[in-house]
Order: sequence, then C-alpha cells, then structure tokens
Amino acid sequence: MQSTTEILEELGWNARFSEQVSRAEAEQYQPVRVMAVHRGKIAVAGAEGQRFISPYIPGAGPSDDHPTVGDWLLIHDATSEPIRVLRRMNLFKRRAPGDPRKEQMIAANVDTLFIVASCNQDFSVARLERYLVLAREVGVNPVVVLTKTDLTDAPETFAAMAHALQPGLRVETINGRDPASVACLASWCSKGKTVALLGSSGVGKSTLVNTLRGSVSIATQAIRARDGTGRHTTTVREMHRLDRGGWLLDTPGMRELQLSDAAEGISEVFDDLIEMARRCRFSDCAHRGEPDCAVRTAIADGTLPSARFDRWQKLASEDGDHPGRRTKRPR
Ligand SMILES: Nc1nc2c(ncn2[C@@H]2O[C@H](COP(=O)(O)OP(=O)(O)OP(=O)(O)O)[C@@H](O)[C@H]2O)c(=O)[nH]1
Ligand SMILES: [Mg+2]
Ligand SMILES: [Zn+2]
Repeated sequence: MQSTTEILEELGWNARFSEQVSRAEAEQYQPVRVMAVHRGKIAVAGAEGQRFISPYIPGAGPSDDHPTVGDWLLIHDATSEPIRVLRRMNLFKRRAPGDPRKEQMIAANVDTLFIVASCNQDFSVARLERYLVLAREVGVNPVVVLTKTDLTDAPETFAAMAHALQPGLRVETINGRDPASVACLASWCSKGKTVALLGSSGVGKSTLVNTLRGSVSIATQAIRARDGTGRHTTTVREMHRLDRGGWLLDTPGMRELQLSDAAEGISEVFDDLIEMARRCRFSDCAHRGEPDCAVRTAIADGTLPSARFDRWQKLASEDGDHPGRRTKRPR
C-alpha cells in the first residue's frame, strides 16, 4: 500500500506546496491536483483517488487565483469544497483570443515544456520563438520536439532552424507514432514530473502522449492536406499519467499565441539584440533610421538577419513596449 505522501509525490507534490499548508488546515483540508478543467467542473486527484468537483471557490474575488490544470488545490475533507489554490511554481498564460485585455490560463506547476512542431509546411520559426519566449518568461525549461520526421527527407534542416533560435536549446526530432523514436523524451517524464505540450493544432501532441503512454486513449485526427494544419481535435487541457509516474499535460492546439507581460522572456530570447541596441547613439533608438544605429548597421553588414529583427519588433510591440513610441533622447 502506498502512503498518502507517496501518492501525493507521484502527483508532483513537494515541499514548496506542503510548506504552504498550516497544521490547522491539514486537519480539515486535503490537497488535490487539478487533472482537467471542464465547463463548470474540474477533475482532481489526491490521496483518495480521482473525482469531479466544483471549480468555484466560495468567497474568492476576481483577483484571486482560480484553479487551472496542474494546480494544487486545498479542498474540504468532508464536502470536497475548494478552499484555495496553492501558490504556483509557475503559470503559463496568454492573451485571450478575441479579447486582448483578458488573460487565459494554460497550465500551472510545469517542470518541462515540450514545444511541439512538425517537420512539414506548417513549420514556422516565428511561432517556435513565441513559445520559447513564453517558456523563458514563465521560467520553465523548454525542449523543442519536432514530429513527423518520417514524412520528410531532411529532418535535420528543421532541427537546424530550431537550434539557431538559441544557443544550447534542446531539440529532439521524432516520429510521434513510433515508440522507439519517442523514447528519447523519457528522461523529462520521470516520476512526479509534469511535462506540458504546447503547439499548433495537428502537430501531433496527443499522438505523442498516446505513444509515450503506450495506449491509444486520446483522440487524434488527420491534418488538412491543403495546408498541413490540424482540425482542433483536443478540446480540454488534461493531465495524462505515464506508467513510470510522470505526467503529460496535453492541450488544445492554439490558433495564435498572443503573449501577455512577456518583457523578460523577450529580453532573454533576444538578449543579443538588446546588447546590440545598447550601442545605438540614442538610448531609446527605435532602429528605424536614426543616426548611429548599431542594429541597422548589423542588419546592413549581414550580422543580424532582418527577419529576426522584425520578429523581435513584433513581439516587443505586442507586449506594449514599443520602442518607437517614445521621444528621442541622446545618451
Ligand atoms: N506520419 C506521422 N504522423 C503523425 C506524427 N505525429 C502525429 N501524426 C499524425 O498527425 C495527425 C494529428 O495528430 P494529433 O496528435 O491529433 O495532433 P494534435 O497536436 O494533438 O492536434 P490538436 O489536438 O488539434 O491540437 C494525426 O493524424 C496523427 O496520426 C508523426 O510523427 N508522423
Ligand atoms: Mg490533440
Ligand atoms: Zn538603433
């Protein structure tokens, strides 16, 4: 028989959560992890197994944390009523599609992010970079997982484009339908560890989860032949357990990933450009033709690809930190 602690540790419980629960609280409440979020109810798992409960925390205000998948939640022993969300190790969120003022929570308490993309016509460096910025912002170790290597003659070209995004970036190329091929990902999925899979629809996130689990339990669907994009098959964010005790958090493919408050992530992914911009004559240079602009010089002499500069400007302006908006001040 497993002890309560063993069960919780397998769910990802650790000292950073247990230290948030007072002795008095531990007497009436128990911790559970949010496995999936459905409309009006959430699936949670704890020492007493899995169950569905209400996601609404009585008395919680709009600024309080609401449970999302991956969260640790205290619930009342007797009634299963949620009491509060424990402070998170990290939280993935984005701007809500259709309403840029709102944020949408994606996943909490993640150990590793698999940024999934496929080696086909839908591959996009700009999109990978966006996910990379998100991972840096959230402070979670990213691994780029390139799927469908069986459908291309040149998987290494795709891998090289991903590698070029950041020195030292982990990039794995796999056939998501082949158990031997996905085995290289096992080290991130050990007991109690949570891996979130993010990426566009149709790249093979759910396929990968099925293959790593060795069971076809999640629905997958063929992509459109016309443009290689997916059909938005997965609709819930849900944690799936591996036999070894790790957790895979499958998510619905995103049409767009609009970042929110990602200044830090952007500056980490583009640290070389920020370093370069320090050498511009104006401290608030917008790199749009000002005199003595180090960035323009680098584009002109070929050290900085202009496409990369454009991606940086686009992300920075989305994040509300538009360098061109301010007036010019010489250093
Ligand atoms: N040949 C090949 N096909 C793959 C691979 N990975 C996934 N597929 C296929 O790609 C299609 C889409 O896969 P899914 O796993 O449904 O994609 P998803 O990322 O979960 O998509 P959404 O749930 O819509 O976000 C399916 O037909 C899979 O069988 C791969 O490595 N090789
Ligand atoms: Mg899916
Ligand atoms: Zn400049």
